[in-house]
This record gives sequence, C-alpha cells and structure tokens, in this order.
Amino acid sequence: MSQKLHDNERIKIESNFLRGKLVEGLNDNTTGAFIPDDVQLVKFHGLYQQDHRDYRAERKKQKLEPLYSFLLRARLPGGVVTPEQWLEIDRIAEELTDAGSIRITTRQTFQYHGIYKRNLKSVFQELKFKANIDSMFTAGDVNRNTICTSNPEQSELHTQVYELSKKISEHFLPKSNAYAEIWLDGEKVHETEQEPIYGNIMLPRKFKIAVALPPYNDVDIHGNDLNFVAIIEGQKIIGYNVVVGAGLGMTHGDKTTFPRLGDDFGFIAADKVIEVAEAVVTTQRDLGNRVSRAHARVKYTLETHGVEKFKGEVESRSGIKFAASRPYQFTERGDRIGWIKGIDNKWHLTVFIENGRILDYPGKPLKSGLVKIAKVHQGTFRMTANQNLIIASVPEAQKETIEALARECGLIDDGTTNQRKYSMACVALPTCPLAMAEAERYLPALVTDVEALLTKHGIGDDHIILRVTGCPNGCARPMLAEVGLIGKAPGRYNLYLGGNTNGTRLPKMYKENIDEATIITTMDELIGRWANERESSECFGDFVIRAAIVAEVIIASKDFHD
Ligand code: SRM
Ligand code: SF4
Repeated sequence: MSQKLHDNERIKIESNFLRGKLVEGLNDNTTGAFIPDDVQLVKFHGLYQQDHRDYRAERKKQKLEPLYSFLLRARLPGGVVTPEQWLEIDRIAEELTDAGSIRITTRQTFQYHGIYKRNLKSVFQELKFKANIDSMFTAGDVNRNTICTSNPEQSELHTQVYELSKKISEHFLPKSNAYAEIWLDGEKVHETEQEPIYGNIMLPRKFKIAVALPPYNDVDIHGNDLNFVAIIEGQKIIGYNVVVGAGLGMTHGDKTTFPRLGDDFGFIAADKVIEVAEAVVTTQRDLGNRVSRAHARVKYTLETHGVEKFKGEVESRSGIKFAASRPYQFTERGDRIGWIKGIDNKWHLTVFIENGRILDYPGKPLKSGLVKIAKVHQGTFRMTANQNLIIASVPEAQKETIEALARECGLIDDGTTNQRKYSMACVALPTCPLAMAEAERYLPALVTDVEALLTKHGIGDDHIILRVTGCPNGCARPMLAEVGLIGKAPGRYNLYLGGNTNGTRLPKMYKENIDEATIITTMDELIGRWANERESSECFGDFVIRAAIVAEVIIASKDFHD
C-alpha cells in the first residue's frame, strides 16, 4: 500500500502555480497572518511568516493574536550588488521593516525581518522597481540562492564562478507568473506557466547549489545538495568535480536524521554544468521522499536508493558520463578580513560583520557607515557565505577614502580577534519559530569568554572555528565547525567537537544538554589541553580527534549517531 503523501504536496499541487489564496489573504485586514496553506506557499515567494517570540506570551495574556510579521530573503546569486542597489536596500530596511536591519545570511544574500503584511507589497515593489532585486524561490521546495566562492583575489576566476552561479539561478527559476501577478501588479512574464523542471509538484524539499573555487571552501560545500568544485589549470577553470548529497540538518532524538558529507560523483567539462545540474534536480524530483519531509533532502535519497543508482540516473538523464574526479585541495574557508589586491589591480576590502546583522550599534554605526561608503564607492558589494561583506573593486585612488569611512563607522576594527572573525551564529530568537535556544544574541558574549580562555592558556592569537545554532537544523553550519553548539532548550546546548578548518569533516557530540556555565568550564579544560598537548600548529578540531577526546566521523550516514 502506498503511503500518504505529506500535506505540503497537496498544497503545492492545489496552489495553481504558487498563487493559493494569497491575494485574498493580502486584502484581509482582520489579521496580520495568511491562512495555513498559504503560510507554506509564501515561502516560494521568498517570505516566511513569523511572530516576535519575545512578545508571544504577553500578547497571549492580553488575548491578542501573535505579532505577525514576515522575513523576506532576497535572491542574489553570488551575493553581488551595486552601490546604487545598496542605497535602496538600506532605505527599504529603514522605511518598511520593523527590525530596520539588513541581515547577511550564511547563503550570501540578505534578509529583512519584521515586515508587516500591510507593507509586503511595497517591499516587493520597491525592491524590484528601485533596486531590480526579487525574492523568487529563495525558500520553498526549489533551488535556493546559488552561492559561489567570494574570494576576491583571483578576480577573473571569481567572475567566472559568479557568472555560473547566476546562470544556474536563472535556469531554475519558476515559469509561474504568480510572483509578478501578486506582488508586482500583474506584470506578465511567461507565456506558458508549465514548469519544465519542477512540474506542478516542485521538489520534495529545498535544494541548494554551490560553486566553489579551491583552495577556498568559503561556501562550505558539505552544506549543499549539489556542488560544483572548480578544477583550475594554469589560471583557467577546465571543469568541475560534482559533489552531491551533503546536508547538515537533523532532529534531536531521531537517529534516522543526520548530517552528511557529499559524495564526489566525478569530473565534468565546464560547459556541462547546467545539463548535469538539471539531471540531479530532476532525479531528486522523481526519487526524493514525498511522504516524510524530515527525510526528503538529496542526502536521504542517496542513502535510500544508493549512490550508484542516483549517479546512473544523472548520467542517463544528462547523457554525460562522469570522468574520474580531478585532484583539488581546500586549505581554508574563512573570509580574509582586510584589504586584498586582486590580479585585476583593484582593491577589495572584506569587512567583518558580527552575525551578519547590519544596524547602527552604539559606537559602531555600521549601517549608516555603509550608506556613506555606497555614496562614493565605484565597485560592487559582495556578500559572503560567512555573513561578511566585501567592498569590492576599489580603484587605488579611492582606497584611502573607503578605508577612512570604514574605520569611522567601525567596519574596520583592529581590536577584533581572529576568534570573533571565525565565529558564526544563526538568527534564532526572537524571529525564528524553530529556535530552542539563543544563537545570534548569545554569540558575542560567548566569543568574549572563549577569547579570555585562549588568553588564559597563552594562545590568545589562535582561534577555533566556533558556530552556534538555536536548533539542530544547522543554519550557521555548526556541523562543519571545530566546535559546534546546537540549541536544545533555553540556555542549553549539545556540544559537538572535531570538525576541521577546511570544512570537510563532521564533528561528533561530546556533551549533551549542557548549560552556558558548563560550556565554559568544558572549553576551559579542552583549550588548556590543546595549548599544552598539541603538535606544532595542530588545529583544535584535529587535536580533539588525535587525543581521542571524540572519535572521527568517517561515514556520514545512518551510523553517525553511534
Ligand atoms: Fe536555515 C529553516 C535561517 C541557512 C538548514 N532557516 C530556517 C528558517 C527559515 C526557519 C523556518 O523554517 O521557519 C530560519 C529563519 C530564521 C530567521 O528568523 O531569519 C532559517 N537558514 C537561515 C539563515 C538566515 C541563517 C543565518 O543565520 O544566516 C540562512 C539563510 C540562508 C539563505 O540565505 O538562503 C540559513 N539553513 C541554512 C543552512 C546553511 C547553508 O545552507 O549553507 C542550513 C544547513 C544546510 C542544509 O540545508 O542542510 C539550513 N534551515 C535549515 C533547515 C534544516 C533543513 C534540512 O533539510 O535539514 C531548516 C528547517 C526546515 O527546512 O524545515 C531551516
Ligand atoms: Fe532557526 Fe534553527 Fe535555523 Fe537557527 S538553526 S535559524 S534556530 S532553524
């Protein structure tokens, strides 16, 4: 007997190519929310319905409906915007969102938080008509924002991977006119709405693509369903290794869910990317699990059907045979904060933005500082997959001016330690409905404590890749960190140890459900041991495995939890 499909499948099929009852919902002034089916559907338009969790209990007490608002996630393959676009992005945040912030995400784009339903249409229209930016397919069961290495040094190669990520993004965009019709007042874009790739059922689950330019793994390939790793010969990209089926989310207590590293399917020529990507996407569309959403990502399709079967499907659908993988090496994945001169002779300034949250902070007016920079900057801004920002392609003559403005507003701060630069947290409270513990609001103080521990043990200049999330979905990729903290309950976290610095190994649980004080005492002991017992420049993640503090995770599959 066939199993009952997940209800989200019905919603997609009945939605009339993603329209649902969104127009009626927008016109309903009696609530700040959409009807439940449409709450799922708005995701395909780049929106999440949320409510401010700090006010939830008080509003309930007062018998008010939750304070509903929306998160909008922009579609920016490769994360690049012009200064003119930045000024509009900033203005819209200021005028039309409650949070007033621009939040750079771990997938190289930005989010607005706190848009009330009454302002939604204006945000969509201002973004599209003033900044030429949309939020199509940045969420939902489709290909999400395509990310690529943002290393500015190898400028020409960067341009190539950026162009490729844009091409991939365009290729997987919907043919539905719903977005234009609902948000942009009826501008018809496509003659036919039939979806050649997605059909009317879309994919079983979200789908993520990254393009990486070794030696940098700043996109963290093992967080994506599909990766193209550039193989470079003599300053030219000759093709890509294709890595399939990575993913980081899991559910506490459910051992059938797990993070997983991707499988290397092999090498393809540079001009075959779109065919192969489409074959991977349609294979997942047809083989992916539509009964259990917790098991619907490509990583589970590979586990269920086997890597060889999936790969065979991709080869027969694309008509392309994978060649043997070519060698490449990742050596790092953090952003190189500061100035770098590209081979194009332009300067690129990567600025560190804690948690990716751009706001005016006391003594650090980052948001207004970026506006001042955008008013004079002649290059572009590039968001990174580590929640930072690159002020890119600055001509020599402008370097001093940009540097002075960046210092004035705190975007350059010589006091920021490497530990802070290599730490990351997801959004979590107060907006994320799935958060079990704090992450973004906890990270700054946690880093201060870890900095003090490093100093105490005489290694203040060293750092550990530290990532915190409010739940096990893994949005700040803690399952690829040397130290990952995963929220379990308010103030309590599972502590994972043993990822490596280039992002190719999963950490393993060391302590479960510990409070913040225990995190610090545990880290004190471990950092002390690392300082005293490490071999030469051995990084923390390698040390905890060699010292048998945790076991190395070799196979990232069902036996992950053993
Ligand atoms: Fe995520 C869900 C925020 C990157 C795995 N993620 C969410 C939601 C939308 C909560 C929800 O479903 O209602 C969060 C909104 C919080 C808020 O208020 O902003 C959220 N995810 C984020 C962002 C903003 C985190 C950040 O601090 O930057 C990132 C936005 C990326 C983007 O621009 O598209 C973000 N999410 C990730 C990543 C990292 C990545 O892609 O490199 C992951 C792990 C990689 C992966 O997909 O395996 C990730 N998010 C999830 C999951 C678990 C998915 C799974 O199949 O295991 C969920 C929950 C779900 O989909 O049901 C989720
Ligand atoms: Fe929310 Fe969990 Fe993602 Fe953090 S990891 S943003 S708490 S879904």
